[in-house]
Amino acid sequence: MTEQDLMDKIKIMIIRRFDTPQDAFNFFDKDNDKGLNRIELTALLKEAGIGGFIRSLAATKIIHTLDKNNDGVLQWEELEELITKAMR
Ligand SMILES: [Ca+2]
Ligand SMILES: [Ca+2]
Repeated sequence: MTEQDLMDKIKIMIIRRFDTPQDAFNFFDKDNDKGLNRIELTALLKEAGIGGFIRSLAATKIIHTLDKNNDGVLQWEELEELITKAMR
């Protein structure tokens, strides 16, 4: 699965289930700490139909790439650019 496939799946899931990407972010932020940890991000990828092994790799890679302040959690500000790009 390429990065583009991954982004397309996330995009389709967000469009189907949520009004805005921020709504999706808030939904998956189960502990309301204003960030998606690995478990919350994995749930998002699962909802987008991304299968087990790839899902785990993708979650690790996404956090590694986007977690600019290195707290292990993706704040909305860290995800925003990627999601906004995906939604175009
Ligand atoms: Ca959270
Ligand atoms: Ca972070």
